[in-house]
Amino acid sequence: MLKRSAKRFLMAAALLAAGMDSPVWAQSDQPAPADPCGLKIQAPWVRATVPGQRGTGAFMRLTASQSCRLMAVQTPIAGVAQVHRMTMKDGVMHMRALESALPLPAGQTVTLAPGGLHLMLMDLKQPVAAGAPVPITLTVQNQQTGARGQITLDAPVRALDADSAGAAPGGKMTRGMMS
Ligand SMILES: [Cu+2]
Repeated sequence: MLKRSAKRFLMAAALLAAGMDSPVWAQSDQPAPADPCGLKIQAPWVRATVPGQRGTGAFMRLTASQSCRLMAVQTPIAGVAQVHRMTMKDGVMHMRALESALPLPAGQTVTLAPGGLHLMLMDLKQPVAAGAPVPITLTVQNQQTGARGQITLDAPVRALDADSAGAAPGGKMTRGMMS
């Protein structure tokens, strides 16, 4: 008798576990919402490259209507895409990848611009030239719901010196700093 009820208990536990699993499976079958952040993307652009250049920057303004984070960046033209921050140290501009996801506070515009925060596209698979827009996919996560989504945008390419008005002094990204 004891043996049988123990067996029954295990079966019940297994059924319960299966029952708990099924909503997870059902969820994963549904496509993720494209944009759980109400993200507004303004004035995106990518800096054109010169021959031999292996990396470049992408810039835009991001305004999420809900509290979100930018989790990842992808583009088919680059092997690696990261969010970078530029800082001035001893009169020299340095840049490095953010150590955690970029916060997109609700209703606040986060500016990715030359000389500051930017998207760094590295291991370029092809030259970046004016004419063909660059598709960029942003993976964002809603901080309240945990929902993730991906938004793909087409960023026009602009010439190397197109940003001179907005760049900080000495803020040009050089090949040496990117490698
Ligand atoms: Cu960079």
